[in-house]
Amino acid sequence: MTGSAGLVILCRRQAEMNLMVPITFNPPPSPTYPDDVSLVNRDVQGEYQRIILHLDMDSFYASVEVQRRPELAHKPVVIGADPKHGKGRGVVSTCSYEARAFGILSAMSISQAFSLCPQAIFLPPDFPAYVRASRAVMAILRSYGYRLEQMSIDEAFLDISPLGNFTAAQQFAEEIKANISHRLGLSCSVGITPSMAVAKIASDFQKPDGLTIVQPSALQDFLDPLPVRKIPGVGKKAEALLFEMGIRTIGDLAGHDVQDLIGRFGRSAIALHQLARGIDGSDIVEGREARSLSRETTFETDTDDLGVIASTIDALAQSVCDNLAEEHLWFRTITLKIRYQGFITRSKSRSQLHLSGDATVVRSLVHALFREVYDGRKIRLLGIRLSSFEKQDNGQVTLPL
Ligand code: DCP
Ligand code: MG
Repeated sequence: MTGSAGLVILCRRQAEMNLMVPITFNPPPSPTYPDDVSLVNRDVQGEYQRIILHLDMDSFYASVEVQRRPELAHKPVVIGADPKHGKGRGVVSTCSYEARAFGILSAMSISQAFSLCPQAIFLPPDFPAYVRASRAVMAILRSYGYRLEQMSIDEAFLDISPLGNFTAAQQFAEEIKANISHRLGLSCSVGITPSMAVAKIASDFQKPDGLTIVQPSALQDFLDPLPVRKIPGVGKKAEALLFEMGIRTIGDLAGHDVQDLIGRFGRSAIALHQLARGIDGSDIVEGREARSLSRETTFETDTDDLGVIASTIDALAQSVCDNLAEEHLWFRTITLKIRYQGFITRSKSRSQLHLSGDATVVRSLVHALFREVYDGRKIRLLGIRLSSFEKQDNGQVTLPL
């Protein structure tokens, strides 16, 4: 693929990055966007050419642990529940790339991870440390002055269109990667393309420590061979439906009749079809913070003890609200997740008219959701997720819609 015209795929390893200092790239002091007349980057038709950068930290929680405990470097490190010598019941949050070589993945049961690699170093998550590291990464990204949208604890988009061309964009990405590496001792992967969705696909293309740049003329060549699952938002269910239609790659999807897709997926298929052809008009929304904050716990033994369940709900509510306060956010939507014996999972959400950040409100909302959803069976896992955030300001604690 590296031979295709216009497609530049780079992959700089950490050691190589370290040799690259001092860095001479100087971003413009005040980036200009389409509203500004001084904009230079237009394609041959005179259309404004966007350049979007997506950055995602590599094995984030595990890398934070390795950074502060250098003796863990180059070892399989798994962050998640206690494996209890193969009897543990929680899941893997993430793991180092050395652990991935044994087949360990995020969301896998911790006991399966233990059986794949019993010699791995298993550590419990330390959320405050990951939030601090995330803030430091985002502060570096913000320091350049480009429009930024944070998508999760370890990923963000930047609209670097004012740089004007992909060569400058490449230099900029190298600068950011070196900066994060030198200041924080963490590595990340970056994708640069004209659209948000494809930039996200590109950042994932050469993990870890990758830099993938896909110029407009090479978009389709880049996308065509990739499995449909690489499209952000295409999960297991959509993938299975697409397979039934004989669609396995993004190229298959791009070539498929859009009416047929609408028949199967509804109107959302239009955006999906366009995305497969590299068309994505999504814009960066500045100031949007992490999309959700969640906490979940797996019980030692499946339980239907309402006292145990109630105190677990209270502890989860407190923990997720502490995180909310650290992020200076209010939420509007709350989701309860219950996984019963046998991995059957139910979830229910409620959106409130008023913004809130209060643990008492969260507790009572979750207890109410629990009463609505719970069917009396033994529970394996309980989780709470908060979403639809707004930044806290100095006004009143709750705001009317
Ligand atoms: N995370 C989690 N449970 C999951 C997925 C992720 O707790 N099922 C947490 C741990 C990850 C962090 O979110 O470190 C960021 O998620 P990513 O999907 O970006 O995964 P990583 O950064 O760990 O690895 P990668 O190098 O693939 O980005
Ligand atoms: Mg990541």
